[in-house]
Amino acid sequence: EEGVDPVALSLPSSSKPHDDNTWGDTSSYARNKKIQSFFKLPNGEWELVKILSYSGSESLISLNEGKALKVKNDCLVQSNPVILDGVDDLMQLSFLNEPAVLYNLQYRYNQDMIYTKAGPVLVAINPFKKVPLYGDDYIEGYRRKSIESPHVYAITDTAMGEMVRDEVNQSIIISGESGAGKTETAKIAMQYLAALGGGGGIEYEILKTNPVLEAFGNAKTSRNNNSSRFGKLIEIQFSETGRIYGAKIQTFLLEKSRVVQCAEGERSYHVFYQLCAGADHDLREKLNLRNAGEYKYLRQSSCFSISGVDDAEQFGILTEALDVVHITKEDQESVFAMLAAVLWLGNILFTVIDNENHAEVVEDESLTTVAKLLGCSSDQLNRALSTRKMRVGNDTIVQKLKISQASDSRDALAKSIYACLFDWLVEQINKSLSAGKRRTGRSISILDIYGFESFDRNSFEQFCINYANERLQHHFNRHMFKLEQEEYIQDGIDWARVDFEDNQDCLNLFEKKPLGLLSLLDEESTFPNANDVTFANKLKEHLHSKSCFHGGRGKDFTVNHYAGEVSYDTTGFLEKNRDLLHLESIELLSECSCSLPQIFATSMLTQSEKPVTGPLFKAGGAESQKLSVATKFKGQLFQLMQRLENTTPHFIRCIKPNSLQSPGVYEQGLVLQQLRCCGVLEVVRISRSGFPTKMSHQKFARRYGFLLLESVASQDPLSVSVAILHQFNILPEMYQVGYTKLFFRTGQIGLLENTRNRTLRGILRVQSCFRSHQV
Ligand code: AOV
Ligand code: MG
Repeated sequence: EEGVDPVALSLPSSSKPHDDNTWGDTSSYARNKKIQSFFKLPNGEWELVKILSYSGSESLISLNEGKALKVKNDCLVQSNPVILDGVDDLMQLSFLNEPAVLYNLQYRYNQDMIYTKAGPVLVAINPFKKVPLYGDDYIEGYRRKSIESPHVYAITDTAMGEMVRDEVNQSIIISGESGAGKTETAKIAMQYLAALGGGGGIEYEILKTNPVLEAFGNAKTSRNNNSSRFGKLIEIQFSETGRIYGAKIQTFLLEKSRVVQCAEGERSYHVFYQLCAGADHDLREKLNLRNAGEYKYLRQSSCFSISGVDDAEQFGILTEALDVVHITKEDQESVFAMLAAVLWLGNILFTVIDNENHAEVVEDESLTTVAKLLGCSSDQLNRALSTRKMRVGNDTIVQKLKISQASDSRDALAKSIYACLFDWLVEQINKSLSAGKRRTGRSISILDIYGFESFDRNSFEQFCINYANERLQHHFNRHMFKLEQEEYIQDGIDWARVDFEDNQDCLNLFEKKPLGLLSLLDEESTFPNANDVTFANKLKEHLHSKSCFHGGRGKDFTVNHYAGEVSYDTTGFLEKNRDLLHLESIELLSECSCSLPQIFATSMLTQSEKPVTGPLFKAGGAESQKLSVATKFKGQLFQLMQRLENTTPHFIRCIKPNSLQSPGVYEQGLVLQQLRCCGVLEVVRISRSGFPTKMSHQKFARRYGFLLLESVASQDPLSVSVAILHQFNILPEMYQVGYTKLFFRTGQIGLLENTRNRTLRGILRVQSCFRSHQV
């Protein structure tokens, strides 16, 4: 039973007065005699203005354009002294308010400093252009710690260090809206790990999984030209000595509807266009390949290319990468044949054969090509697409499908082949990356999922994607705020409570049983006569009282997500959730002479034969039985969260500075909304008032005790710890002594670590000196 969070919830930050630093109090204003301040322009943007004079409750300010303006003092928000312009860590700001944070990030962004720390969290603003911050020299700099500015490399290095120091698996969790830069950031982190743990060749292979998975799992959307349409967790495994010895990729819910339909201006998966543009003459002949424009599935969105991307060239990169991850040339050809089969399936047409609208496949090039590629006869394919076997008592009768049912079964087959192909590829890659039995060391997992999405029209896919983001946000909140503050209470230390925006209500809206969005969706999916309207009505009936839910007009409903309101259109929800593939299609695949379709059929059958714990879909009796898509997805997410719970998390929040995907444009409103919903300000606040570094008395005494210059009377860990703190002059306000642990403000432990490392190196040097003298 998922209960309601017992932790007190706070008001959303937007409904609270600005901050403790709001400049409402004129006397403090007069005392401070600030010459600069933030002023909110009519368009909602903040501008740094000069104060010319002030009197009582009003000030005369000078705007950038030279205009002077008399304004009320409570329209002004205090700015930071100029020496704090562009600080590395938002924690260093004297005045922590929204305009100050926005200004600081913008100041850095304008100088290509796209990374900034917000306490323990790394904020990354998408530059939408090449920035000179990567490559061997930078990697080396961060490795030696000679470069200190915030960076993905730095946070990855920290993860590596903590994995070794604490002997705990680590995770790097990257979040942000669609197009904010998560996938690029994940690749940069992988690059760093590969450089540090490399040497065996496996690291190169790990990097090459990216072009493969992006070709098959990414597509152009209206938000992002290279949008991930699946979630990915890659676990990179290290030996005790810090060498990479293997990796494992887990993927989540691929958006397969994109294979058969996509919105105007968007594209299907990159690999289709790459294949059509890049296949050589022989392959084209073999697969009867045409240009992308001749395939219905690709033609419908009237978008074939992405500016700045050469699909033919990408095809070369893809095949090279497939070689590296050990997909044989033979298998590669089967993969391409399946892609061609999917494309040709889309061109298959049906004709009406009687006055009841019953359908039959038109016998044309499409039919024969698909049959040839799959390795079956045209007849078999025709039957699989246009008929259904029904069991009536002990007899089986063959029923002809109506034209709309037949095209649905065609699209379902195309989607299944593609999804199976994707899963198969991931499985092959995992085999190749597998460390075998050598599972002794530690790991760092990098999570890169599809970002929060809100389009003009949002369907089942956005529903799932946004639910996943909601879960992830909850994980973030738990680690940044809830667990943190619970730990302070448990260990009895003094601290100032920080309120944060909890998204438990929204999660409950999705997950509550039996009256949550997912349960209701599953329930409605089991009713043969249910449709999009009955589903929408059901939601409104049961959920209208929930604060995160609004019933919309007709088939719509709205969810108040942590990142904003999204209206969903229930059209197709039930069908996509059921995701039925007719047994006829599975049978067809299992009878094919090509090897891949057979593998797909087996995997579909074993999937449907698994013990069913969720709702059972038996409508018509002839469909395969399996878990609903939403239930399966929820299960995957729970598993993911469990895995992440066993790691030390490192969070990177990617920010999209504009919706144009252009460099140099910083839209304050857009940035602010993202900072607000991911709680950046609150993180900074809790880090300032809190004690993010913790170590048990024992561990602290063991780790630094040998640095003591004078012996301590009592050898108990607490006394030793206190002696260390004194010797190193750690200021009383910089730490707290809890019942079991010591708590430190950010940066404090760094000092001790440095001394420890220096001392250890010194000892080693002396020892080796000593040894060489002995020889
Ligand atoms: P996403 O992963 O967060 O969106 P991406 O990582 O695909 O976003 O980034 C979108 C685009 O922004 C990339 O294709 C690059 O052009 C550019 N970009 C991002 N980060 C950098 C960087 N560090 N340097 C240069 N360019 C960058 V989605 O997968 O849609 O949620 O589902
Ligand atoms: Mg992505």
